[in-house]
Amino acid sequence: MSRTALRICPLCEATCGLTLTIEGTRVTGARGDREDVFSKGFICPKGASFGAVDGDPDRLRTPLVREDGALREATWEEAFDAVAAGLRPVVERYGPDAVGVVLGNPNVHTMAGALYPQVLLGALRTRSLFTASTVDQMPKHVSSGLLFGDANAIPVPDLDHTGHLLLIGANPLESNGSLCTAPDFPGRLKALKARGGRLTVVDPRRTRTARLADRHLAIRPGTDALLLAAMAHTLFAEDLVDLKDLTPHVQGIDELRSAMDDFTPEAVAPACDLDAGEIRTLARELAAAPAAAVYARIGSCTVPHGTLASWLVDVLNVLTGNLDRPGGALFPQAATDRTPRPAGPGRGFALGRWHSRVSGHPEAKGELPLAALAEEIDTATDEGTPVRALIAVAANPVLSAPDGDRLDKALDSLDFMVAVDPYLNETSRHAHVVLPPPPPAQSPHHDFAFNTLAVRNQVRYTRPAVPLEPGRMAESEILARLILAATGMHGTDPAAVDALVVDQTLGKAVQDAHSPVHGRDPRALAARLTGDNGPERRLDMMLRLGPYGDGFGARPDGLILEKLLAHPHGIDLGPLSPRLPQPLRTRSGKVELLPGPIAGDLPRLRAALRERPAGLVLVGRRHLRSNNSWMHNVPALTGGSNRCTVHIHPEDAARLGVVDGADVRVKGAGGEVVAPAEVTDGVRPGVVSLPHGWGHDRPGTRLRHAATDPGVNVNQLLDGSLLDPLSGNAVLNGVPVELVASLAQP
Ligand SMILES: Nc1nc2c(c(=O)[nH]1)N[C@H]1C(S)=C(S)[C@@H](COP(=O)(O)OP(=O)(O)OC[C@H]3O[C@@H](n4cnc5c(=O)[nH]c(N)nc54)[C@H](O)[C@@H]3O)O[C@H]1N2
Ligand SMILES: Nc1nc2c(c(=O)[nH]1)N[C@H]1C(S)=C(S)[C@@H](COP(=O)(O)OP(=O)(O)OC[C@H]3O[C@@H](n4cnc5c(=O)[nH]c(N)nc54)[C@H](O)[C@@H]3O)O[C@H]1N2
Ligand code: SF4
Ligand SMILES: [Mo]
Repeated sequence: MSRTALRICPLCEATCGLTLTIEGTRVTGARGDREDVFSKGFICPKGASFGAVDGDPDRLRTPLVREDGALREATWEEAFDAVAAGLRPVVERYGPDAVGVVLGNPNVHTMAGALYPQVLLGALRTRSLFTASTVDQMPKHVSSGLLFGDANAIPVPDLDHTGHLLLIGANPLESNGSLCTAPDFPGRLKALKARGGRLTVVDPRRTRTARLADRHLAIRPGTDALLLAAMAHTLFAEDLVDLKDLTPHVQGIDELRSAMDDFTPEAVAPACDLDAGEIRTLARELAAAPAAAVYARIGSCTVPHGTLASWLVDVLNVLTGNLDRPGGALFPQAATDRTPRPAGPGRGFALGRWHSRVSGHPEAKGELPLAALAEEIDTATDEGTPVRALIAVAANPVLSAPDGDRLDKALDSLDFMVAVDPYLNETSRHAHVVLPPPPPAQSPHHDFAFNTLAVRNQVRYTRPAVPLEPGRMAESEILARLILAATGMHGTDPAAVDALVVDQTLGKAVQDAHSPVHGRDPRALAARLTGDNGPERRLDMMLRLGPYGDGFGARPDGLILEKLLAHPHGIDLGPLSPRLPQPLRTRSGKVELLPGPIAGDLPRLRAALRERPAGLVLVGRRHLRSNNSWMHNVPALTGGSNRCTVHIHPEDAARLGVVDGADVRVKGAGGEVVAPAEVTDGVRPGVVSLPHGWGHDRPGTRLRHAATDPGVNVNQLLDGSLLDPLSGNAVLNGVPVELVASLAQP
């Protein structure tokens, strides 16, 4: 007998609602949930393969513990004993900074990843924090921090209402969108065109998204900041700046105007390899559109001027009056956000409060660059101690971060490492203890992060579709026990972690004059929380304290967990709507258009006006049926066009003697890789492309299908030294490489 259950898909940022078919405890099918308030039935090939992803036989079923050099299956008790025994001596002997914490991408796709790592960091007090953000969107956080005073205040394009979208360095037809949560992104782009809107795509590759566009500009990689600066210049020069309702909320416009002086379209055109007239047209169209949004992603972030490009995106939205305007780019309001405080000056955003030990990289948002993890482990300095122990949660930096070979060796040298990961893979194979979370069907789901980035305000929660198998432990409990083991409280009831968070949160809320529970008794409030377990009670608490919440009875119609459970397809909370000046937390209480650190970085951008790299540069790409480093083990999602090949333009191929299908050697600062060439005019001349997350041929892993077609690790071409200086974000795109067709032809 089969049954169905609802489950929000955790496999990308689109957060589609799925209807799973379940036989016994096995997921045998998945289709889009047509009644889902947000995704309305949309599903992609990854979501459709949910059952295969969930049921992958290579997923670990029990913890692993290293004994005499080899990993063996162990009980949970043995595993946490080993974690406490491994971590505590390092903390006690060398101090908390000797324990590194690495948080990978899937933490934003699990409830546990949203609820526990912050508690761990608060309790452990280590400054050695490295996350996927610094190989991804850290430039956007830094730019939002500086512009708006809040690193997490990220404007999202109003996809469903805009009349004009300038989309830069993103390929949502493969990625399904990022920092813009929109189930059926492709359909929403088609709807934009159908209502007469205009779509421009800036990408060195002619992607599926570019092919849908009205206009595609194949920019030279790494130069988007120049293009955007020239657009800002044009708006000023042609008197097209029109702040509309934003005028009272913005400061620094005159300073910005002079800062843009040098970036004329003629000055940037040769560096970007674009036409100056076309750049002017882009600016004029943006200004003329009734409502428009500029949106940029990976290709604009993971480059040497990532923070400047991210900043200029929002500068253009401001200069055209499109920030915080329907059809423009708005700040979402999630159900688990805190109840908005009244507008007014805030504390601002600080950068570089401390620096990395070896290279002196400034922290950003409390993090050090993931690209510097290897050196923080393998390099001694006069002051401070190297990282001696590591806690890795949902992270595979051996493939995801620069110079995996160096990191591989560094991880091997650690005194102790624990990995919370469902797979024994390139990174977790170094751990002394591996703690495997259950597959997604056995886990609850709520999108704490992505609802703050969604094109429509809505809230959904799904309980586990399948009960925990015997011997499994919920990821929330794994992380709670890990926190206790890491902080000297091994053996304490893990429920204490949630209870502590609830106590602290409510204790603060009752003292906050703007909180709906101001002045009430925190213990009485805690007693009202419902939910089957700690994570559910914490969700209930956040909903009740949130902008749509019941305020623990203060607003009786408001949101509580019970109400959410009564709406299994979610609750729609309406379209994005203007919120300024409330979200601003800058010291001035305004949008600070030209913050000091940005102004300080502009000379570097001026110098880039003269740069014309002669050789080939490398960019990445994503495939619809893949996801970073961990989905190559699912047969249904591999093969076909989802392959680790070097895309090269026919002109470059002819010049270098590269033949379609033959192996080519690609050399970069960090090493070299050999992969088959795919000759295609889908990349512009001067650019080659390799996807990331491949290279599954290291010994000691348990990824049997992935190992049959391992591909190569593109990040081996990087040596980790190229960073965007303000954010510490790794440069992964526009990287200089050499290409040699040195191997035998097929
Ligand atoms: N060259 C190049 N490199 C890149 C990129 C690029 O575009 N080009 N993109 C970068 C970006 S944007 C990102 S976000 C990073 C991603 O890189 P990572 O942060 O390493 O993330 P993933 O590869 O998605 O997965 C990491 C680990 O999470 C595990 N995992 C999967 N599901 C779960 C779960 O439910 N719980 C737990 N605990 N673990 C789970 C997987 O087994 C895997 O080992 O890669 C970056 N690297
Ligand atoms: N199928 C699939 N979906 C995913 C993922 C996945 O691995 N596979 N990963 C998820 C993650 S972690 C993230 S962060 C998102 C990322 O989501 P997107 O940002 O949409 O990611 P990409 O598809 O890599 O698109 C980046 C584009 O930037 C282009 N590009 C490279 N360099 C430059 C440049 O200098 N300038 C410009 N203008 N363009 C450039 C590349 O050619 C590429 O087409 O996707 C998420 N969704
Ligand atoms: S688009 Fe993303 S969230 Fe939706 S089904 Fe596909 S992988 Fe899942
Ligand atoms: Mo990412």
